[in-house]
Amino acid sequence: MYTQAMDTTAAGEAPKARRSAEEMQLQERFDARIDAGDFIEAKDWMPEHYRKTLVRQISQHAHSEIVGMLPEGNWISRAPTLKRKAILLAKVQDEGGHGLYLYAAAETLGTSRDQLFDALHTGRAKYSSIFNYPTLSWADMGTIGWLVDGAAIMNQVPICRCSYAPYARAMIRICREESFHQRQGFEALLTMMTKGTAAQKAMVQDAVNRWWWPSIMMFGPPDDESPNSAQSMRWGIKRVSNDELRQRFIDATVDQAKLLGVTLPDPDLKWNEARQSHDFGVIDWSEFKRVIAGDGPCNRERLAARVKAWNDGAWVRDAATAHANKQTMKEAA
Ligand code: BYC
Repeated sequence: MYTQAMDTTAAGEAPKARRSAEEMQLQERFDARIDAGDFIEAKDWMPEHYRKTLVRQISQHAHSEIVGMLPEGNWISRAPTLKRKAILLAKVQDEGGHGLYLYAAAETLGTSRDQLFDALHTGRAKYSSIFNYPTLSWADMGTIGWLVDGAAIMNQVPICRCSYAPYARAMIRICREESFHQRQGFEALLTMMTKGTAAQKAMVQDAVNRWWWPSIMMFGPPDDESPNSAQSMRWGIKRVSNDELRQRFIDATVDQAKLLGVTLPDPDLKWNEARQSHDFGVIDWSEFKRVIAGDGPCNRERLAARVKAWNDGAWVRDAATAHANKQTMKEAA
């Protein structure tokens, strides 16, 4: 759709040399715009690697949103009160909406939604590691809101200033909604911790024990093992590094845990006066690598659920296409 073909060669010219001179000029202009902090729009020229990096990140993000609906959707029918059920329904619907904004942003880069879904369904595309863990109790719903959405906001607020404008615009709305998601999770846990029974309090602590380490892995590998970071930072796709965001999240969460009255499951977590930050224990990166390679506790189940939803929806897509064709034929007649 947004073609970058520049077939302007005049007769007798050496096409390759001319194209590369033009491309160099376009590249220089693009770099200057990035350096000046300009936003790039879908119709603007961009290097192929920039386009591919964006499609990779935005589509992984979109897949995370729709796969992220599954562990929570599992609890809608078991929510303890009408109020909690309405909140959870709204949250899961928001996540479906986030997926749609993000798929639309990826489509502006010239990749179709069918291609993006195909990559997800055939296991070629990644989605966030966090959604490959099971949701074992109602306290997991509050903990996902507090920790997982909390980590998501920390990572996503800087993306509101991403150099690719359609992605940045989508992120502004997504972050507003994520903020409600995080608060409802914290409030649900606070209610259980202040008004709940001993068994409910233990359920919260158990959920926090299980979700803490996977949540801090969400920010991705350490900076010195992150192959995409340097280039993505140079292009203004990423504004803050994986390790910096992880540290900010940990520093923000420690006080919230105190307020809730839960313990974060890391004996090495302590304030470092010199760094004005918290030190924390060693992250099990072998677990992270296993999960993103497809071998986490729920990878197969999550992918199977998405493929089933896609196959079950085939008749709806067929009917919509048949209706659209009929309308076009009517208009042509
Ligand atoms: N899970 O070079 P790196 C949400 C991959 S929240 C799986 O640092 P990059 C939600 C990475 O893709 C979650 N894979 O990569 C919340 C790369 O592999 P490829 C979604 C991961 O891109 C609540 C390789 O590891 N948020 O939506 O510079 C309810 C090396 O990493 C993970 C986003 O997607 C991971 N945790 O940085 C519902 C935010 N971490 O692609 C929904 C947008 C790393 O080279 N994305 N990998 O094969 C980003 O900010 C960046 O893509 C990341 C990774 C920080 C995640």
